[in-house]
Amino acid sequence: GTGSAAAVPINADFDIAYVTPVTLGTPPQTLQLDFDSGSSDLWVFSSHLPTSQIRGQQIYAPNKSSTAKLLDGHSWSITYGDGSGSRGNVYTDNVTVGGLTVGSQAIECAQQVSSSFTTEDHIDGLVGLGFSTLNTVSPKSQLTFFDNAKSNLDSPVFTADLKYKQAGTYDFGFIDEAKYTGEITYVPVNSDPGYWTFPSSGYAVGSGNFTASSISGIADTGTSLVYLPTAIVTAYYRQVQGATNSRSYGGYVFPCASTLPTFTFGVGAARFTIPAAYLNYAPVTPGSATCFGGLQSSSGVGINIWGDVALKAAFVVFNGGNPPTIGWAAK
Ligand code: 0ZP
Repeated sequence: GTGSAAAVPINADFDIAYVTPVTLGTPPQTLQLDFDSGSSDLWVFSSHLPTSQIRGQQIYAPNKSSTAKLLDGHSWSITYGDGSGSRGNVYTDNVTVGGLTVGSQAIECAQQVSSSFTTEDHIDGLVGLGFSTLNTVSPKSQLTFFDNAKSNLDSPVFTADLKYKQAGTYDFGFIDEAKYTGEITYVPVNSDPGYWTFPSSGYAVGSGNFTASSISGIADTGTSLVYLPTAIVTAYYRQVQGATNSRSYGGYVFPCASTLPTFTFGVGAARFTIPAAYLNYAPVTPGSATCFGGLQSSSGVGINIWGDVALKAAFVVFNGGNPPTIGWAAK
């Protein structure tokens, strides 16, 4: 089988995250979930949360699903790179994404979420699409939706076609040739850390020369921005009038009216260019004349991350075959 579902930016002004409709249980309960290739837990706002922690999110109520089963004695707890987190208990139930159903998926029901989740009313939970080794359910770790679906997929892949300030798509089990141009360039993935880690072959700032250098990083649909080594980031902001690394804003900022260069990165012999508009991420506060950059230093993060700012400049194939690979194509 296959599945295909929309990935919609939660905020029309800037693409901080994308959500996809997912149906859970019988009869179906529909939630808007953030598909995250940087983690491996499928967790949801649930009827087990105190009402004080819910502010407009849709919830999954296992007691209203005839197919829900408690995974007795199991619990989960996750903390993300940005410090947000959640925890709770576990059920199994049917999960459907864009017409693709998994019969006995572990659905981690939140009993507690951090305040950043409570105040983000457009995200009802996450679907982890990293490698299942990262799953936090204990005592028995659970498989991701993708791993559970894999044996029934026409091809063991999912693809991300994220778009700038508009809806894109996540496809499962097939590669839609209408969504890209030219060839797809595949490179090896190191799944040991549990992420989709791959080597980039180098970079260029604006129309400058391409610097060949292998940069290991992860393709992370759940991270808004791109985080790269300091030397690359400083080379980029040297070309931006008035850019400073701001302690108070936690990264590079510049006057919103400044002209930004594009940023090109390599995957094998292929080159992908992030348009200047994607790199002028957003005003630091609504209406501010100071803008936050879409490219930031990875020194505080500890890992290079190709987040949505890079992913939406391409069509990306997450190939879960053996061995896994990642493919990038222009669009
Ligand atoms: C984000 O990208 C945020 C947005 C965000 C965070 C910090 C600074 C930002 C500056 C400008 C713009 C965005 C920024 C994602 C986000 C989007 C929308 C609403 C949110 C509400 C609350 C909290 C976050 C929201 N976060 C990145 C992240 O943690 C990582 C980051 N690292 C930021 C440094 N700075 N992403 C995780 C998924 C998020 C979690 C999805 C929060 C939305 C909700 C993971 O993809 C990250 C991954 C590890 C990372 C090192 C690759 C991870 O934490 N995996 C968990 C595993 C546990 C390892 C076993």
